[in-house]
Amino acid sequence: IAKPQATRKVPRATNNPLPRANDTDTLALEILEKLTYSLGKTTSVARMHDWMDATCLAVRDRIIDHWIASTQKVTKEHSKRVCYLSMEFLIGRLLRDAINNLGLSEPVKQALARYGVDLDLVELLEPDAALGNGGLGRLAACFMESMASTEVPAFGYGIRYVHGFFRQEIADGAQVELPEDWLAHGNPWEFERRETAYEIGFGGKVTMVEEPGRPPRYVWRPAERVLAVAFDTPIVGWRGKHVNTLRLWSAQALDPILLDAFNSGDHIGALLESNRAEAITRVLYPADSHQAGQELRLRQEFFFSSASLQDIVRRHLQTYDSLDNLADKVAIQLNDTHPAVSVAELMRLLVDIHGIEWDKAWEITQATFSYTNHTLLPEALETWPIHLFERLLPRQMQIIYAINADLIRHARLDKGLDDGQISAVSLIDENNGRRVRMGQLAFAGSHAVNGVSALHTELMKETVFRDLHRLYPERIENKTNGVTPRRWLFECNPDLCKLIEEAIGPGFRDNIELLAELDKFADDASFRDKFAAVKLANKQRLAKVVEERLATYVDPKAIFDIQVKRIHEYKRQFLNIIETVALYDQIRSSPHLDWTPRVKVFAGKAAPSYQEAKQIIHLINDVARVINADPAVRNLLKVVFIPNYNVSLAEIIMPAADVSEQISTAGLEASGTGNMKFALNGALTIGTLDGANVEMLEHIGADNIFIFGLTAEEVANARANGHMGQPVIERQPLLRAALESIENGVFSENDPGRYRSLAGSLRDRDWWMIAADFQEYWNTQRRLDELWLDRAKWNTMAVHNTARMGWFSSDRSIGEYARDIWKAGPKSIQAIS
Ligand code: AZC
Repeated sequence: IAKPQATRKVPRATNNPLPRANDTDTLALEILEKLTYSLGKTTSVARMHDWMDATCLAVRDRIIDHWIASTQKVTKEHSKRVCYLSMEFLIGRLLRDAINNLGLSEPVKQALARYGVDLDLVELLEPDAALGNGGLGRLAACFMESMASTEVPAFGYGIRYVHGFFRQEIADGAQVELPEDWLAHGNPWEFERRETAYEIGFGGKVTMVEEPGRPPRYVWRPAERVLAVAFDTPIVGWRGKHVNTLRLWSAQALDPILLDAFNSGDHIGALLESNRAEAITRVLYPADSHQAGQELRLRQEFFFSSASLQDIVRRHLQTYDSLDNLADKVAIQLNDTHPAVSVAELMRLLVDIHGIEWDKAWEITQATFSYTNHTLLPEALETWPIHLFERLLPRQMQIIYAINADLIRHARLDKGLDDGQISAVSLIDENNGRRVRMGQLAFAGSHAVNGVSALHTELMKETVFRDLHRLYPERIENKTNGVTPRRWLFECNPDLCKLIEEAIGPGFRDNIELLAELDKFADDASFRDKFAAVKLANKQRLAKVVEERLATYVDPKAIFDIQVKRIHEYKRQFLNIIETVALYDQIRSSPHLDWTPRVKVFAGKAAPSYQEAKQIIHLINDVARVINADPAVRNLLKVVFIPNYNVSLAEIIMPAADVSEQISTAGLEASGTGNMKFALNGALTIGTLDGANVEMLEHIGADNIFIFGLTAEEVANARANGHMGQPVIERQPLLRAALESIENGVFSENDPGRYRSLAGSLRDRDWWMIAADFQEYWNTQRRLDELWLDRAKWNTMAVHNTARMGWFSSDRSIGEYARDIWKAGPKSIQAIS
């Protein structure tokens, strides 16, 4: 084949996007042009990385065409926009997502093949954008994709961290954290918008200014100011129909260098200000479930909140001459409490800067904001010491006091709350050294507050927001999470999609709920066999990754039993590994029995300061080392911990699971989204009645899911009744023996006492109900072993899982937010039922 030559094309005379040809010839030429004119390389010297950049840039051009068209349409129609404020966007790679959503997979693959370049290898070079910790950040990324796919006009607002979530290595069984460097080679997807920059203030003083003929107003003179500069990434939806913007803020000093200091010889001091400013967006805090509590974190939160709000207000005023109709044109979603200071900051902008009267401003604020809660864990609920808040954000603190005064007045006079109830709803916690409660602030400033699964929402009403809920009984509602089927089915499991398409046609690609039509194929033996063959191939692919990374062989014919997520006591990886140890004991003591071969796969990161979670990682690796080296086990049991769990690894893992572990202590997992990804790809869930598992049970049916363990209510009762683990352990020989071997150093011979306190925690309070749930968990696992022997039945159930997961699409979640909370987006989306 003749190789295309790069030629300069005549620039377009208009920026109205023209449809470009999507054929291989055109793409091959455009990729070559990018390689030549954007990267300055010829094909003979180009490295794989250059091909990756050139491909991204060529694909990006097409996204830009759609981006301009989308923006023009939204502007012309004066559509309401959703602004999704989130401290985290756990995006992963974008190239495959973009190519797939634009329908360019084949032509791009072939175009690159002309140069002898393999698209699959090119894709691997793209670093993961890991600007998030886990569930909440990944949800934000799924929501961005779904808002684009369902044509809801939206801006995602967040932070452009230079270093995303840390890279995890395992050294001698223990987690080691290393810096992540996704921007090291530049980022082909983003556009720096130097003209879109705002000053963000910190500290300083507030004075009251009285001018003749005007009401007195407050003026905040910050002691310190930094610049927030926008970086935009286009997010393209399914079939390129609509493109939204992810706008991430980067911090810069107003003066890059203090020349006076430099000239007088203070070379380090000259850069101090710039370092201090840039520190704000340097690193992502690696804690997902406890509050970081440091000043830098509060600076990050205010920095991105203020920049986003200034941007929203400025853009609004470009079109409208007043902010009175802000809530008709913008819906701001607060993703957890991290951006909750926005409530005070918007009030400041409306009242102090734009002269709107307080009550009116409060009406606008409440109508504009809504807030999503993602956890009930008390240690994750953000509060800030008043003295820190006051020092850093003096005017916002005053505003919070004023909001609080109104709230308390209403609670006391209109609703008759007593002192105890008042102190529960107050924005200020008076019991712990006076702190600002961000959850209460977000609740007070929003017209809608939502939980992320039905159970979680009910628990919110009974626990964290009990008294606020009594005060505003209409405010809390449920929006069960979802995952985007584009990334979590189409892209990660193309062979399964091909098979589905052969069975039910291509309609499911545009309406994922049509997957339901697959249900009838569950009883079709030939379909089932093909379904199982796809699963096996996906398991072989994962086995290869395990072999490469861990030099451990795992047999793809064994059950792949997988638990991947953040490591946390409430998620109970510990329960899983104790069961593994018990199984190991059983295999060794009854080698003649017909054990079903299993591979236990673990992956996930622990917060660096979370000692118990790090111990659990260490234990899993210690257990893996001993079991995998024991010839007596004869490959009937393997344990692997795959380091550095991230979005890209998840894309390989989800399609390869037979069993999905969703075994949190009931009442603790707000929703879970990994549970959805696994089941969508045909894994059978073993899980507790927690988070969205409850709704998965309803959709998938009790015959196709393995539920065990205490309910949330039973957990609460057991705790209230002083549950202790020891008596339970005494009654359960399997658990007792497994715990003793862990305690006695069977898996940690070089440090026999290593797990004594971890195991000991089960003997007293057993806070996470591991001892309490062990026997049922064990029994349920054995039911799975048995089922594996009847592969036809297993596969029938697996097909039912895929067929019945359509409802858990983030398109459905977004439809519900659009209809009930935002009142935005196309009519078709708001009409979702
Ligand atoms: C997570 C929840 O733990 C998880 O259950 C939920 O699916 C996810 O949010 C998305 O809603 N929470 C977090 O990641 N972090 C915090 C602070 O809650």
